[in-house]
Amino acid sequence: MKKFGKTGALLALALLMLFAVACGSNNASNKDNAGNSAPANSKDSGQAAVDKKVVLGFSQVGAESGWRSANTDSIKESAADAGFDLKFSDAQQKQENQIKAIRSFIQQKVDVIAFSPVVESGWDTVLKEAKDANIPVILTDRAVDSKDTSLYKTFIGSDFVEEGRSAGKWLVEQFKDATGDINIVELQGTTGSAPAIDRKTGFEEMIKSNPHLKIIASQTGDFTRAKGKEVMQSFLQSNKNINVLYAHNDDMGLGAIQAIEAAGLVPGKDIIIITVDAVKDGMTAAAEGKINYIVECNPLLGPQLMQAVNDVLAGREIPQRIVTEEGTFTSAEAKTALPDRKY
Ligand code: GYE
Repeated sequence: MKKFGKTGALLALALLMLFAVACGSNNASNKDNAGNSAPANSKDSGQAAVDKKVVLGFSQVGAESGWRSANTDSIKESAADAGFDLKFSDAQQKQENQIKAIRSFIQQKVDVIAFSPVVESGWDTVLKEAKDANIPVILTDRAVDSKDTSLYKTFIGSDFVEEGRSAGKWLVEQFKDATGDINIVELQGTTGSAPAIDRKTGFEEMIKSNPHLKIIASQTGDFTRAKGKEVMQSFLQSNKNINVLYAHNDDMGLGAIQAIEAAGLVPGKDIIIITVDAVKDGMTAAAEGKINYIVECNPLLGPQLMQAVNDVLAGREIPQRIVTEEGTFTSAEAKTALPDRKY
């Protein structure tokens, strides 16, 4: 200390004080001393430390489908519009990657963690870690099966069971006068994912009212076009008489259409096709009559997510479940709606 003399010591003290003030303001941005969430919005709270950008860690499932790309764009655009610092991580359809990303968000002390869980189970431990670190978690798009709902603030997304019901209901109506068996093949989404489980459940629930409607084969196509094509090829090889294809998303349906055409059959006529999502490529195929019915699943969850982040940080109560509104399209309706579609 001697070396610096009195001036040096004073300078060091001044620097120390400056540092303390800076840290203090950083802290106050969204956590109080007890670690509880406090308002992050300057306008709401009137606190001093309000200029700090909200840091949002988001773990995305992957880039497996047109729906996912539209969802990613929506998240990125809305985060930019909200002025958030978005830390975006792509899990490439692997739960272990999502768990790693969440742990790294905890380490980085982000303000909020949001993620779209690739599968439903196996989240309790890492969600508990986030809770212990006082970092609020918001689920988007897909649900988790955790019994302890205090592990997350809300779940924003579609009602997948209802989507499955819509698909089944339309099919029941189409074949209400059938006198013989109607053979259905099903392309399921990613095994263990909420949309795969729920879209199957809702569909089965509806079609059981007509014993002629029979699912003769059901397999996962992992929500991708390539897998959808591959699995449909094998369905066509082992089943002579397929009347209906129910695909849990547009991309698998589009892959299957390639396999159907390659087998010399006409999609939409020889085989009735129902898909879920209603993204651009799916809607285009529907407008062309290759897909007969599409159940919409809205990927534009970004604005709702950013709103929820602001609400949570401001300490406002938000509902445990925020359901996305959506519709359905026949071929004719798809043709009319296509020009105005945003995704
Ligand atoms: O239907 C599918 C995507 O979780 C709702 O994931 C989403 C699903 C969507 O890969 O295309």
